Amino acid sequence: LQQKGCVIWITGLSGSGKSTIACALSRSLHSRGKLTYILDGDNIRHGLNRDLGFKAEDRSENIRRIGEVAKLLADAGIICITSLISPYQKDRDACRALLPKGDFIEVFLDVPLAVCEARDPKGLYKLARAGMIKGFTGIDDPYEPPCSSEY
Ligand code: GGZ
Repeated sequence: LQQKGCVIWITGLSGSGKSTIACALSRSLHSRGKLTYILDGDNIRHGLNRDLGFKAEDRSENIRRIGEVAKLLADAGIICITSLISPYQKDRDACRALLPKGDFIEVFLDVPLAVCEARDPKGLYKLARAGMIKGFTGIDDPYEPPCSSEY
C-alpha cells in the first residue's frame, strides 16, 4: 500500500451536508485509487456508540471515541473521513492532537442555521422547534464554529 493515511474531519450543523460531502469525497478519492473510510455519526451511534445520547458529555465521548478510531485508520494508511456535528472546539482540538501535524484536516461546512432548517431532510428541526427533541444543535444546544479549520 503506497498511501499515507490522514483524517479529514468534517464539522457542521445537522443538514449542512456532511454525509453527502463525505460520500462524494470518498467516491472521488476511490476513483483515483485511494483507500478511504467514512465514520458517520448517525451510523456509529447505532453500533459502537449506541450507549451515548446528546448531552454535552455524551457528545464529547462520541467525538473522543471516533477520534481514536480515526487515528487507528489513519495509522493503517487509510484516508479517514468523519462526518459528525462535533459541536465543541475543545473536542475537535483533542482529536487533532492525536495526529501528526498536517494529518488532521478540519473542514467546516459553514451553512447558516436558516438554510439547514429549511432543508430539514429528516424533519428533526421541526420536531426540535415543537419541543419534541430537547437539546438539538443550533436550536437549544450550542455549536462552536471552528476558528482555525483548514477549509
Ligand atoms: C443534534 C441530533 C440530535 C440532537 C438526533 N442534536 O442530521 P442527522 O440527525 O442525520 O445527524 C444528526 C446526528 C448527530 O450525531 P453526531 O454524532 O454527529 O452528533 S455530535 O457530533 O454532536 O455528537 C441528527 C441526529 O444525530 N440527532 N438528536 N439533539 N443532532
